[in-house]
Order: sequence, then C-alpha cells, then structure tokens
Amino acid sequence: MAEHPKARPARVVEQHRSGYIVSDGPDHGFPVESLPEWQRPPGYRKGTVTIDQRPGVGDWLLVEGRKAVALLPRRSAIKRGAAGEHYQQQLIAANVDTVFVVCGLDADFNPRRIERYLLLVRGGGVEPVVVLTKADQAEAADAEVLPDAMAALVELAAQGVAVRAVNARDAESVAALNPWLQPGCTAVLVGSSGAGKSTLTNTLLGTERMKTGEVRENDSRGRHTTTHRALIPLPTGACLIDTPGMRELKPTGEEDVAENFSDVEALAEKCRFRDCKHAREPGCAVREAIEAGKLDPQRFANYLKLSDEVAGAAHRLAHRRAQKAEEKVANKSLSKRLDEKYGKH
Ligand SMILES: Nc1nc2c(ncn2[C@@H]2O[C@H](COP(=O)(O)OP(=O)(O)OP(=O)(O)O)[C@@H](O)[C@H]2O)c(=O)[nH]1
Ligand SMILES: [Mg+2]
Ligand SMILES: [Zn+2]
Repeated sequence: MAEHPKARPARVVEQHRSGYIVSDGPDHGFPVESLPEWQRPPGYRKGTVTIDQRPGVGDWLLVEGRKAVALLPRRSAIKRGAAGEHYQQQLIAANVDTVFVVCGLDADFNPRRIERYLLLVRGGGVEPVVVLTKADQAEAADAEVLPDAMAALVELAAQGVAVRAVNARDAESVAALNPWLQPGCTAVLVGSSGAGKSTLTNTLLGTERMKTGEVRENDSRGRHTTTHRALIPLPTGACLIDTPGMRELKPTGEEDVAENFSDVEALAEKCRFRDCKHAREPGCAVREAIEAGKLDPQRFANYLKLSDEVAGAAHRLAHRRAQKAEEKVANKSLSKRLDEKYGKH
C-alpha cells in the first residue's frame, strides 16, 4: 500500500484472455489494464510464470484508476495441475472459504470423481461441501445410480464431509446451502459440465444471469456452456464463483492422499507386513476388508491411482523447483560478474 498511496483494492470478478474485470462494489465491474508481468510476453515459455505471480478470479488487486498496480496476498487458492507436458499449476479460484463440489444424481454420477475433487480441494486448505443436484430426478433416474449414491453418502459422512442433495432449479431447495453463503463469505462451484453449477448460481441469485445448457440424453454430460469463471455477489451478501466444467482434474503434487483415504491407511497399518502392497501378501488387512465388504474395491483402486498421480506430480514439482533454484543461482552469479566487470549501477 505504501508504494501506491493512491491505489484502492478491487476484486477480480472475471478473467479473460485479454485481461481482467475487477469490482469495488456490488454491480460495479470495470476492466483494468494488467501489469506487464501478468501478460504473456512474446516467446513466452509455458511454466515460466507461476500462479503465484498472476491473478485469478477471487484475487484482490490494488488499482489506480483503470490500471492494476499490484496483486495482494491470497488467503487460500484452489488449484489443479495443468494439462500438458510441462509441470504447471492452474488457479481455479482465490480467497474462497468453501468449495461446492457439484455432481448430478443422474447418469453422470461418479463417486470416484468426487474423491478426486475432494483431494484437490483439501490440498488448497478449504472446506469442501458435496452438492448432489437433480435430486428431483433421482427417482426417475437410472436405478443403478441410487445404490452408488447411497454408498458414496455413507463414505462421505464417515469422513465428516457435508453433503446436500438439492434441486438446483428450486429456490427453497438450494436454501440448504445458505450456511456456507453468509455475508462476506466466498464459495466456488466446481464439477463436470452439465452438473448444474450455473443453474444453482441463477437460482441462488434469483435471475437467469448465467447461460445454462441441456445435457446429452445418453450419458447426462453437458456441452461446456460456461466458458469463463465469474464471481457473482449474491443477495445473501456472499460471493459465488461459477466455473466452466473441467474435463481433466490433475493433482498438483501438494495433496495429502493419506488424509483423504484415512480409512484405507488405517487398514494398511494392520497388515502383517509393513511394506504390504495389498496384492497377494498373507495377512493383508486391506484385502480382508474388501472381501468382507467393508471397503469398496473401487475406492481402493482409486486410492492407488490417486497415490500414483500425486507422487508423480510431486516428483515433477520438486524437479521444477530445483530447476528454478539453479536458474536463480546462475542469474545471481552472472549479475555479480557483470557488476565486477562494469561496476554496480
Ligand atoms: N431437473 C433438474 N435439472 C437440473 C438440475 N440442475 C441442473 N439441471 C439441468 O441440467 C442442465 C445443465 O445445467 P447447467 O447449469 O448448464 O450445468 P453446468 O454445470 O453449469 O455446466 P457447464 O457450464 O457446461 O460446466 C440444464 O438443462 C439444467 O436445467 C436439477 O437439480 N434438477
Ligand atoms: Mg455452467
Ligand atoms: Zn495389505
């Protein structure tokens, strides 16, 4: 602040390729000119600008007139690993208190996907709430979905995760989310395309602000109707961030698998061998639990898969950090040599 005495804080409400829309009061959005380091310079190499150096939706900026002058520190960040060969993180939303993990009780219902979302959300240190939409259609839906949904509910309850089933089109029903939408709170909606994120946003808002789209009949998948993230002030005094449905949800390598699968970890501690791989070893408590119907084999398979992915991403992250540290040392010694040769200026 001291460096920019005339600047005032404003929050990023939309992020576009061309720049940011910020707001310093309800319904008072305006575009700002980005700082040069937030833009991709010519010859931009992927992975060179980290998410800590570029704002996203939910971030607070200092602005002077129509110019952004600084990115203020975040208190939370929801992120994922970006697609592509270079290790990179992508910011989903900043400064949020709650993440609503939205999943429809239709043919797209998938407990394994919910587990993946929970892993990433908790990595960002934010409370997750699972919102099961299309509760009004659940009875008519595929009879296969309901037993899956019930099993998922029992597992989520055991982990202490809040779950609410709603009809996203009905205001009375979505009022179940109000405890997380108190004045001053920020929540973000995540989930696959067609799950009902924008429908929820509109119902909570009381107007059709966001475009919504039909889902495909055969698999209940959406058509990626929402194309950019948007922060919207709600009548309750909370802020809600609607996001486009994500196709891929890669861990960043900073997640804690053990925390998310404490049931599996607790079983593994009871295996006869400390390094039990839970494959064919005798006295394996994990396999016994699966055989006794106490652990869902698909949940266990997902635990193995996510453990692998997180370990792989953590390895790439460590490599990336080491590379950066090396570059820093190299740059330092270069500038030292230049100083010696040409003198400090
Ligand atoms: N009956 C019923 N339909 C719902 C419910 N929630 C969403 N829908 C319908 O599902 C379709 C998809 O909803 P959207 O809100 O566009 O989904 P989205 O999550 O925003 O999807 P993307 O923007 O593509 O990521 C729309 O036709 C909605 O009317 C619900 O709780 N009940
Ligand atoms: Mg949408
Ligand atoms: Zn074992």
